[in-house]
Amino acid sequence: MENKDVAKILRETAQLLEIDGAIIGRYRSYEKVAELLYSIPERIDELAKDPKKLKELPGVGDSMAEHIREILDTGDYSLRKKLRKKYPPTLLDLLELQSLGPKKVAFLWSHFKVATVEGVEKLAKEGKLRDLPGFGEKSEQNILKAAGQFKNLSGSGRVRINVADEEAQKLVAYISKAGEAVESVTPAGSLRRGRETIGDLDLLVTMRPGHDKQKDVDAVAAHILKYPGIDQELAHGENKVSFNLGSGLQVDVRLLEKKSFGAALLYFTGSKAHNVALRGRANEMGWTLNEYALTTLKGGKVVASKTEEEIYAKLKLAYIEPELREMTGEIEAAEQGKLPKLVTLDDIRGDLQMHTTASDGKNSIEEMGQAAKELGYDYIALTDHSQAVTVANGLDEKRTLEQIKKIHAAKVPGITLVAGSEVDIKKDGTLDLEDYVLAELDVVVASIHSYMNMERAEMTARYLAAIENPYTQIIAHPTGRLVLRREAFEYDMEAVLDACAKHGVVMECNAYPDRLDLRDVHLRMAKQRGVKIVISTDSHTTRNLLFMKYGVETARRGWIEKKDVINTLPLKEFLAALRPKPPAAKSKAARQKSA
Ligand code: DGT
Ligand code: CA
Ligand code: CA
Ligand code: ZN
Repeated sequence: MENKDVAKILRETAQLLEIDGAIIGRYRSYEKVAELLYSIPERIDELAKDPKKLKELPGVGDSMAEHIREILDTGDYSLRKKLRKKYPPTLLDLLELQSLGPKKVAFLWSHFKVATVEGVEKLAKEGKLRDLPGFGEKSEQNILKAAGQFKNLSGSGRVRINVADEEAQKLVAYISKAGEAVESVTPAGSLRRGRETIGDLDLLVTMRPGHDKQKDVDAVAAHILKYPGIDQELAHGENKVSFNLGSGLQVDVRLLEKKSFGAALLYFTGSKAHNVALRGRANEMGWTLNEYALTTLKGGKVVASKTEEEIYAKLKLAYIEPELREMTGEIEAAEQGKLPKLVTLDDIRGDLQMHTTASDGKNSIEEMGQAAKELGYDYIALTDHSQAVTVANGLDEKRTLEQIKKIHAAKVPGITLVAGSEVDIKKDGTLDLEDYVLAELDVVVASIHSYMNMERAEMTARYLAAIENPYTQIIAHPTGRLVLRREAFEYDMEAVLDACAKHGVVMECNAYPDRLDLRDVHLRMAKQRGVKIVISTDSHTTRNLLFMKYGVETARRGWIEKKDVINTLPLKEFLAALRPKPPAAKSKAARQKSA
C-alpha cells in the first residue's frame, strides 16, 4: 500500500470520529498521522517492517502503530468500518461542501437525519438552517450555492489530472512487463492533452515487429486483464480491452502494430474536433486519415503512419503539441508557422509558492529547500500564509519578520531560498501585513481566502485595489476555483488582467491539481495582454513539489511560452522581473534602523 492510501483511511477515520463527537485529541491524532504520511519520503509499508522505526515517527505510539499495521495487513481499518456502518456513506460528501465542517455535519445528522447533499440543499431551500446555532442566513445561502456546485461538478464522472496520471503510470509500468512482445505503452486521450480533468484513460500499446501476431496480442491482453487494480472488465475485442479500476476510472487500451503508432496516437489523443479537422484537410489533399494510417483515397497506398510528425508534415502543418489540439486556432497557426514554442518542465528554475511548518505546511524550510534542490531548481520562495488565514496558523508582522530571518539564515547548498509570504487580500482589498513588513520581503504573493462569494463588481474592486497596492507582485490562484468542487470567484477578469499589465503584477498558474489556477483560457487572455506568468506548486509537503508538471501542462494549454514565464529566468533576472517595491526608506523598519 502506498502512503496516500493509508493516509486516506486514517483521514476518513478522523472525519468520522469528529462527526461521531470524539474528543479533539482523539481524532486529531489520526489526522496528524495522515498528514505526516503525505510528507515523509519513506514508504510506510517499508518502515512498518521494523516496529522500532514505525514508532520513531512523531505521533505514532503503540496503539497507532497497531492501527497502521492493521491497515497494511488487511487493506482496511476496523474502526473505520465500524463508523462507516453507523453513518450513511454519503455523509462524508457533506464535508466536501465548502461551508460545512464536521460539527455542522454531525448536527444536521443528529437533528434531521440528513446525510446527502440533496437533503441539505432541501433544508436550505426551505429556510430551515438559518435559525440553527452557528448557521445564519448567509451560511444558508453559501450552503445552497456549494450544494449546487457540488452536484454539477462531482456528478461529471471525471477525475483530476493527477489521479488519472498516477493510475496511468502504474498501468504503464505493469503493461510494460507483459513480455518482449510489448514495445511501448503510451497514454493518449485527454491525459496526453493535459486537460485538468479526465473522463477515461486511453492507453496505446505497440507490439514489437515479429511479435505482433494475433496470438501475441491475445497474450498481452490476457496479461493486462490480470492487473490487480481491475474492478470490472467491460470489453475485450481483437485489439482492444476496456475495464473499470476500483476507483471507478475507466481505461481503454488499444493494442496495435508498431507501424501504425503515429496514426493511432494522433487518433486517440484527440481532441475529436481536432481530428475531424485533420481528416477534412486530408480529404482535400486527396488522402484519407484513420487510426491506422494516412493513405491515398484511390488505391489506399500508405502516405504516412509511423509518427505524428510525418503525418502533420504531409498535411503541410507544423507539428502541433497535444496540449494545443483543441480547435482554438492551432491549425491556422500551424499552417502559417506561427505556433507558440511552449514552455517545458525543464525550463522551470524555481518554485514560487510553498508553505512550511510555520503555517500549514508539513516540512521545514530546509526540507523544502533540499527537496527543491534535488529537483534541480536554482531557487525557491517560501511563502507561508499571513495572519488572516487563522485556520492555517498564518503569520502576523512579528512572525513574518522572524520567518524572513530564518529563511535568509537557512543554508541549503546549491539553491537560493527566497523570503516570501502568501499575503491575504482582505475583504476591502488591503493586504494583511503592514507595509514595513511587505518592504522586507523578497517576494510578495497576494491571494484571497475569505469572502469568496462577493458580488462581481465588489470582487473586481477588491482585486483592483490589491493590484494597485505597490507591494503586490504576484496574484496567487486568482480565480479561487477548486477543480470539480468550487466555481471561480465572480469578477471582471479582463479588467483585472488589464490592471496587472499596467502595474507589472504577475499572475500565478497554480500547479496544485485541485486548483490549476489561472486555467488555460485565462492564461491565454493574460498572455495576450502581456501579463507575465509564474508557475508555482503551492506545496504543503516536499512531495507536492512534483505537481509542477501539471502547472506546466496547464500553461502549455494556454499557449504559454518560456518567455512569458518569469520563473524560467535565473534568480537575478527573476527578481528584476518582479514589480519593484517602493523604496525601503518609507518602511518603518528602515526608519527605525536609521533612527
Ligand atoms: P475524456 O476521456 O472525456 O477526458 O476525453 P478524451 O479526449 O480522452 O475522449 P475519449 O476518451 O472519448 O476519446 C479519446 C480520443 O479518441 C479522442 O480524443 C479522439 C478519439 N476518438 C474517440 N472516439 C472518436 C470518434 O468517434 N471520432 C473521432 N474522430 N475521434 C474519436
Ligand atoms: Ca479519454
Ligand atoms: Ca476513451
Ligand atoms: Zn493560497
